[in-house]
Amino acid sequence: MGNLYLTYREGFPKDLDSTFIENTDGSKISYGELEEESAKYANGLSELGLQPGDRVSVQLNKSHEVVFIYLACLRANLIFHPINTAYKENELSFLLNDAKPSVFICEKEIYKNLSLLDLEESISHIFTLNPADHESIQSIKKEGDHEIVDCSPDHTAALLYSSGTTGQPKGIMLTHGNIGSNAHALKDAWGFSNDDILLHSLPIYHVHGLFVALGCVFLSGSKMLWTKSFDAGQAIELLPRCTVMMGVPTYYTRLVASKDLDKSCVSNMRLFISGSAPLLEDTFIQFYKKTNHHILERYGMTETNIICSNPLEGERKPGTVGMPLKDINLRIVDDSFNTLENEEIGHIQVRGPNVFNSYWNLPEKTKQDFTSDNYFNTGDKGFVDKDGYLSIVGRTKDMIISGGLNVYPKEVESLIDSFDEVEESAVIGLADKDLGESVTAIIVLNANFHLGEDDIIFRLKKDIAGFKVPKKVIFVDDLPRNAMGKVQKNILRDKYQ
Ligand code: MLC
Ligand code: AMP
Repeated sequence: MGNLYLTYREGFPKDLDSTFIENTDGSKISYGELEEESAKYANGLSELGLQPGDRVSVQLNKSHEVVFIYLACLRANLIFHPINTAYKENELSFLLNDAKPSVFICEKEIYKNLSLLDLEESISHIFTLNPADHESIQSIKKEGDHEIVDCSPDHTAALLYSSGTTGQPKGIMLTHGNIGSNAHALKDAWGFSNDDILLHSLPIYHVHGLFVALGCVFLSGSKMLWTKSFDAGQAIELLPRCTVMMGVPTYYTRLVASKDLDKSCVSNMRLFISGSAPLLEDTFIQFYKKTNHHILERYGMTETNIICSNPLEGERKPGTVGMPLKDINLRIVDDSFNTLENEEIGHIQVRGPNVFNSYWNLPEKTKQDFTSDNYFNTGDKGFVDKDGYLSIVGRTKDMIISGGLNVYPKEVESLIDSFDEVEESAVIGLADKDLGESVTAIIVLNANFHLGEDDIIFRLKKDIAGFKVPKKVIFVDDLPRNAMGKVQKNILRDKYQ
């Protein structure tokens, strides 16, 4: 059987009363409850008439119920589609129109304003999560055993969207096999065991908090201390009870910045893992000085889950993301796809059981991103050193990573350019101590028009998630362009850094 739920379940502890999640209010969820509740949701979803392959879209704040629903989808072989809670109506409408889910579960606020969503087709079943609501998804739960639906490991388990250089989000179909193989590779690479307690502060609508973190926990039957979001003070209070932490680099820069971080609060910790964005060498060093821990940096992306990791045993080299995980092939190629030698910078390509099969309804895009020998072109540039460690030195895709969240400049530029007062704009990422990169808009106004930074930010906030909205707006007379007429963003970055 290739169903990922069964893969996960093999790792559950023998004693199903063992804690799976401990919430910050002290309440606990056991593995037994995880089994029972996911079965009840799976029964309920099946009774709604959903068939394997139907999508269940979920835009909910972080909660253990979302994990139940994720596992219910796996059990019933439905496609789980998590959505960032920061997305505004326009962004949400696009995703729902594209994914065409049979079920959409959202917060009450969205439910009350469903009429604001521009939906091409109505969604058969729309729910909230709160049990007190008449329309709560909890009302569909049905007691009793659930027979797990058999499926091939190639069946899609989850649909996650990532924007693209054209500005339109594309759905990435991850299979049961993709997620399961990567979870096994990570559990082994990072030495997860039943004794581990993971500090889980990440959102669960991305690969990092959902598949990377939960996969390691399920497969080792370990426990999590579960927080709604990341807060450095709260993390420092909880760390003495934990053995592992996963986070984006911003979590670590915020921990380092806190005067309360010291060796005593990490005395039980065996591992700190960072990923989703580059970890600065300075953070690596400062963190070591304060804690005696070398942060383990790893590299991944939504299309591939995790590709490379620094070792658990052996040297963790700052500025590198380590070596490919088990069964994953990585190569560095030039513009003509010739494989390069160690130390030579080129495009990073990857092949393995972790790599997605295709984009949702975008066969041409899928074809473009894979080579004839089935390597996926990551859009990242880097080199491998003599010891086999990969360093990422840049990207061919125009993308900003702010606090571990990707922002595609094209999407923000298109919106800014749609304002009557604006002639043109360029959106760039500038180095930022806290967020890694901060979104910055450089704008040329039409003659005789006036618009301030606040006006731009106010208008954008209505249409796009807050993390995409520029933290700074700079008005200029013109944008630098090369002979082909392309805006030279490198010049803008150098000038405004
Ligand atoms: C929130 N805000 C951000 C932001 N997050 N702005 C820029 N970048 C971000 N990442 C804005 C909000 O819009 C809001 O603005 C204000 O900051 C306060 O919101 P908040 O939610 O209270 O912010 P904060 O708690 O400080 O959140 C920052 C953060 C969070 C870094 C803790 O963004 C986070 O947890 N990021 C992790 C993302 C993640 O999981 N990435 C993994 C992707 S998977 P306003 O103006 O409205 O007040 C992947 C694959 C892989 O990449 O390899 O792992
Ligand atoms: P996403 O599509 O949101 O999963 O983002 C994936 C991208 O994040 C990758 O293609 C890289 O550009 C970047 N990324 C992830 N981890 C790292 C890392 N450790 N160092 C540098 N970039 C990273």
